[in-house]
Amino acid sequence: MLAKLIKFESNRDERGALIALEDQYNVPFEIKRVYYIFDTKEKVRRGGHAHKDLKQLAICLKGSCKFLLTDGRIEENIELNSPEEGLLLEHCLWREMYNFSTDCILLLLADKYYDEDDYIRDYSDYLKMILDVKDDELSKEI
Ligand code: T46
Repeated sequence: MLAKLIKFESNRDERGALIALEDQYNVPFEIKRVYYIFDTKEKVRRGGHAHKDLKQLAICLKGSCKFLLTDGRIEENIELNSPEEGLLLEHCLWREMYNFSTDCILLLLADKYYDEDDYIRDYSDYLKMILDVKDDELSKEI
């Protein structure tokens, strides 16, 4: 798996459900930033980039959407459709979001403040960077 799915414990009773998110408990980093994506138009794809150094947790609070993830070698498509789970996106992972339902509200928790310089928006630059890093790691292991 390129990204871990974290299942949240839900406080359910006759009134409904409540989930609390806390860093170092069910969010494996200190939360510096929160943003959400909503009102996404039909057939739109978002993302289309990787981050040099950013961890994020994506939670689909309402509706559904899909993530295409790749590390340059493996590709995975994951649907998020429940507020009871979060997708942990580590740095250096290329992501695209698509198939948003019209009611989708996608919440993101991030471990850093917004920094445009952290984005790799060109896929060939991304491939060059990630494959160099992996080859370096492999040669150290041998
Ligand atoms: C990611 C995926 C999952 C801000 O001003 N502050 C912010 O914290 C963010 C995230 C964005 N912006 C501005 C920058 C752009 O002018 O909001 C605009 C839309 O951002 P962007 O086109 O980067 O949005 P997405 O949906 O393509 O990507 C976002 C995050 O940027 C990205 O980090 O991993 O969601």
